[in-house]
Amino acid sequence: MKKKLLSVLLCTAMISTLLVGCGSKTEEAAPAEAATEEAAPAEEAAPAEAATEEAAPAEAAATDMSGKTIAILVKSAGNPYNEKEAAGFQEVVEAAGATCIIKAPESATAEAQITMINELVAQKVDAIAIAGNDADALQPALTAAMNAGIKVCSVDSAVNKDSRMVHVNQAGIDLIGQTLVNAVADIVGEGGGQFAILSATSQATNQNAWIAAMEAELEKDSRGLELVKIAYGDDEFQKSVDETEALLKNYPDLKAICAPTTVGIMAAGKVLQDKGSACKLTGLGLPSEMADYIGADKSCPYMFLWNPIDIGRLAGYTAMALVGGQITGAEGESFTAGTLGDYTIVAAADGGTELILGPPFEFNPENIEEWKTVY
Ligand code: RAM
Repeated sequence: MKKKLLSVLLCTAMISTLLVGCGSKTEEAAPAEAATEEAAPAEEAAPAEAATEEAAPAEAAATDMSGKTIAILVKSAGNPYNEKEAAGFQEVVEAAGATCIIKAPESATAEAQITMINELVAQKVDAIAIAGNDADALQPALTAAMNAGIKVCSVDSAVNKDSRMVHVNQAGIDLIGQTLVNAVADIVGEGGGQFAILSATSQATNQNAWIAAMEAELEKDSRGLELVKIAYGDDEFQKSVDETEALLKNYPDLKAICAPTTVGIMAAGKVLQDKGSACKLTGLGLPSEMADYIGADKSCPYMFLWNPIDIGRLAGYTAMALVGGQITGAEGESFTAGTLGDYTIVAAADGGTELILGPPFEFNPENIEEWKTVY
């Protein structure tokens, strides 16, 4: 209780100075809050999250990791989301005295990641955090890594339960699905209509899980919405532009596009706005990339995301807790993720285990100016 009060006070004080972190608090995340999933870690994390902007790195380094090498392997290069995730990871890993390796394949494929995993095994790193480009295809490479004594966690986009020790998830899957369907229904308005999804790659575990959650939500209550097409822009800007144009051409009555990828939503935002299209947009986007497209008279009335730097930080702390032996990845284990606060490992929907950073946060015309400078 005391902690909560402190959290509110700290946040109130910080909002006035536009400090980072409070915005991803559950207090402000109204649409997400309405759903039932556990939001506790984010709430607890809020003051600490803000503090990480200023805190001395040494404070984060509860365990001395000097002599250790901790790697992150993101989905692909050239995606600012992945860069921010890797930056958060690097910050906490280096603050703990470890060497950080960042690997990013040119395109978001499993093949490229397998090559890089093998390289990291040959380098005898101590831990690998991976944003998987495929749930199953990386299993032989990651199993070999774990057999070699390397600690493996996934982050952002899970690998299957046998390929990892724990997954570091940005937000609950069902909660993201519900939040996105609610947003599509809201922007399409009364009576519903056709909408399409513009995703990343067809193999991306995270997008596929969110889409399945959206479909389950629509099955419960369609709200007059008809999902006419799932298109894949492969987290490449030009491909996402082309796919958006194809959607508009093939579905002239399309009322909305939902893009659960930061690359896709930015591409769609530009296409819809340049064309002055009546088709509206929502999804998951970086405020820094979407500021020009957010607004009642723009292509995207509002969208959602979490702090991509914090998901990297949480993955860094998790990888180090695995290396340090504070956790093994089993359900029920708790540890302190540096300045992000305390986290408990829970059961994941795929039968493995996970940690959840917190609920998604809404970016809209009222707060986009503030957030576009943050991430
Ligand atoms: C893209 C990537 C990433 C996802 C975000 C929302 O940048 O696909 O994995 O989490 O979008």
